[in-house]
Amino acid sequence: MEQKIQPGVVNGELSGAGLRFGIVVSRFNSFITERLLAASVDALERAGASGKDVDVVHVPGAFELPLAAKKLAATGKYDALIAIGCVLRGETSHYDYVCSETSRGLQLAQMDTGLPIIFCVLTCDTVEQAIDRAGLKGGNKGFESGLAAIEMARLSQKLHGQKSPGASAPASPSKSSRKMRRN
Ligand code: INI
Repeated sequence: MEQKIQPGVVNGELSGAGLRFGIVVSRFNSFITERLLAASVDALERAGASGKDVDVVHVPGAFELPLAAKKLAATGKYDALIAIGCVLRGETSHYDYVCSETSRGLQLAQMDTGLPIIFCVLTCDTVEQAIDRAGLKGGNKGFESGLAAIEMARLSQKLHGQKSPGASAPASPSKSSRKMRRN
């Protein structure tokens, strides 16, 4: 049977031309994070973004990513941010605190500011796992983060100002309900 009502489909195009990006990258485990960064910038540029529209900010470790990202978001200069880090499990529970606070902080920052913040933080048990994800067997998560940033920036442009489902103006109260409230 022919479908009469088509559901709306909204996608973010992978076109980076004219968009501005901020990348926050941690120096900790820089052997990995610099490879993620290079691939991220490569993805942005190959999808049409200009290098001059990409700012890179370095922080000491992954734990510092959320604050730096939130401050960058507050400048209002960017269409999306990318947070890059690499946390490697050690012998203590330090890893768990850094991972959970970094992911929580970045999610809070994007929800508070409304600016897309792409999570490009590797959380690995071994350095081999990290290398695999920074340009070896597992591809490069930095490249994926660049594409995700473009998609979310474009999607945000489209969704901006769109009504949420069912958010039509509330009907004015009927005479009977007005009466009920007075009583
Ligand atoms: N920071 C990382 O980015 N990756 C790690 O693997 C890591 N480890 O394992 O300790 C790490 N720690 C530092 C942390 O992010 C802060 O920079 C530090 O605690 C100062 O606040």
